[in-house]
Amino acid sequence: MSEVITVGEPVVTFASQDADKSLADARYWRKILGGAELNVAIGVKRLGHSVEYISRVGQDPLGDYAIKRIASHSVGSQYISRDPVYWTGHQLKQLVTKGDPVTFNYRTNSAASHLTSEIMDEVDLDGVKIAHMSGIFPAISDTAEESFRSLLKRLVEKDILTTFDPNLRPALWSSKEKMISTINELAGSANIVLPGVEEGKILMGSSDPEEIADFYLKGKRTDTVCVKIGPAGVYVKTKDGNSYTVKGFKVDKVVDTVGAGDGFALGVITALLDGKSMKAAALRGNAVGALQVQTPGDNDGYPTPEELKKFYEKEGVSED
Ligand code: KDG
Repeated sequence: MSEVITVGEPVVTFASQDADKSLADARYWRKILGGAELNVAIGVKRLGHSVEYISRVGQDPLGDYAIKRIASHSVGSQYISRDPVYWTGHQLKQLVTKGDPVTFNYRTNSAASHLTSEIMDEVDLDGVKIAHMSGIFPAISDTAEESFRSLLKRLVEKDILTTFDPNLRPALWSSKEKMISTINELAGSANIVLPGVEEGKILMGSSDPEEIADFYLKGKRTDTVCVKIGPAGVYVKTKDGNSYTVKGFKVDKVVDTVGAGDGFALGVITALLDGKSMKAAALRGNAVGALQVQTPGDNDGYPTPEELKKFYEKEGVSED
């Protein structure tokens, strides 16, 4: 089995090519493939680690496209099934010259939202070193939430190191209350929780990184919390009370912020697989996030090992 495993919905994204136009007014679109957990999988593979992505797409042209793109990234797809009835999830994404782009999802009743839990019992977890879970998949349907929980239960039973990114997507949840209670509960089954500071505000009512970290450190399995504080970097706190901030990198021109948080997650995951310390992992997370915001796609800024090395050299930093 692969070193890393994740489950999610691939999102075929129609990225507007008309800067600062609303989604209604945009006329030209570029088709790309995103989806938070898939972004992580693509970046993990690019940094040289094997990864398996569990999902479901439709028997439609967008499903064919997703399958082809996933194969082109050499991400493992043995647990990607095709749904004969429901379409592949997709979205529209705005092109903005400042701030975060607006997105609109066509994911209700998508193929991935019909991924049932039986498949989770079949997933071979032997040899898996890290599982990456995010708050998006349980948001898309009750069926997906049930599948997510089945996999998480097995990960806990097998004591597989699990990272969890809340990845708040209020538009995908049935209610804000359900989003908050489910995400906060699920986070407790992960060893490493990766909230953003703005997410902390919504999820537990504080934008103080230390308070957010302390809140998630109460989780039964959680021993490390990395609170992403935007361009300032990340605040890390561990169960033994150790805490530090790893500064972010200065970026001259932010092209698109989408995929930066996933970049942070995959930086942490790959660094830990490479036997690095948590501090080095946070540095790599910041580096991958900084590279990603300089490109227009959802995952095309993620580096190869050589590109990461060059970036560190240019910045005059090192993981050691
Ligand atoms: O984290 C980036 C993702 O949000 C993007 O690639 C697609 O909106 C998306 C999603 O919900 O996965």
